[in-house]
Amino acid sequence: MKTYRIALYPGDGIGPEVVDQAVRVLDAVQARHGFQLDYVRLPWGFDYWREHGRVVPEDFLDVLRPFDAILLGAVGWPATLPDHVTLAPLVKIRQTFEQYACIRPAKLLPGVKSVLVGKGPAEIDFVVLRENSEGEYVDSGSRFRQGQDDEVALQTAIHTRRGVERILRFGFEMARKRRKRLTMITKSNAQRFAYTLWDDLLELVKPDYPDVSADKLHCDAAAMDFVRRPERFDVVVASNLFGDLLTDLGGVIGGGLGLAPSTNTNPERKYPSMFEPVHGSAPDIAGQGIANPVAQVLSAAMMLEWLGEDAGATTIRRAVEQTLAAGKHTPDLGGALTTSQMGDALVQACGG
Ligand code: GGG
Repeated sequence: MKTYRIALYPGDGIGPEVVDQAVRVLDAVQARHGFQLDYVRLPWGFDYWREHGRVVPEDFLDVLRPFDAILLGAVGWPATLPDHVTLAPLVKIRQTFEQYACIRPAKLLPGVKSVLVGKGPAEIDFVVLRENSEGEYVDSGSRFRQGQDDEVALQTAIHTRRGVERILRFGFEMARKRRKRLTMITKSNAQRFAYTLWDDLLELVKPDYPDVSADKLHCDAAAMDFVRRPERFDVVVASNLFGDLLTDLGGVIGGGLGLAPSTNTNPERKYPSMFEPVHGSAPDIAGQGIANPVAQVLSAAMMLEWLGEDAGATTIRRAVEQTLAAGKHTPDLGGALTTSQMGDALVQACGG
């Protein structure tokens, strides 16, 4: 039987609650589809910080390296610890493990209402591909004269030809398997160095994919069109920051952040890839047992697909679709199911 080593990094807030349900669902499909997942649960995050003074151990990258995949919940407990401290290991994992392709589908499922009036599943089905390894999230900058009236802060974005070209090519390949339309998001009218590189590279790469129609939008116009006419989008390629921003919007359009999954993919498979919901740790509802586990469960399905367990992934996706279409919802979608009751429903729909 094929066995995979999975690192579970549940993190903070609702992270552990939704990861528990994803593990139950994964357990329901693994025996049925003839594979085995060996989990190691890593107790990292805010609680680890309280005990050790840091959110992850010093050698956390070495700990993660041998795994086949990482299933992450959520990070952040901002009331006590600044978010940039809890987020730092995540960004480091993405960059060190060259997880440059962050795949974030925005797909409205039957049985779920979008916040967009008059738009249904036929209109809302696109994927945002977020460049995940460089751009605005590189750890480069400084603060001078901190705390003084004349303080100066510098934050440097780095966009490389290699980094931009590879995410564009990844996007074109993805568009080829979908509706053959790619939209690149920049702000090259205002940021005339970094984003004109993106513009140049789109023109360079486009001729290699004559079967895909490609265009570009500035990020502000894209935000407007996500709301106004989401049906115009198929594959959207954006930088790290713009992709981060647009995928919260995409998640909400697709029914809510409780449903929005995500990958951090190393396409070359040199390092483990990481799978996480788009949402964060939601401290306001943590511990109440009402978080929606679907985004985490769909992230687990994306993990199975990445591992080559397509049948297992399909079983999970169908279970989610059936469960939502049957009106079984958590409170974020207007339902009354608790996190674990939603887990029960999904396990049952998986045949478990
Ligand atoms: N699901 C992971 C999580 O907690 N994300 C919170 C967040 O703000 N992430 C920022 C990012 O994805 O760069």
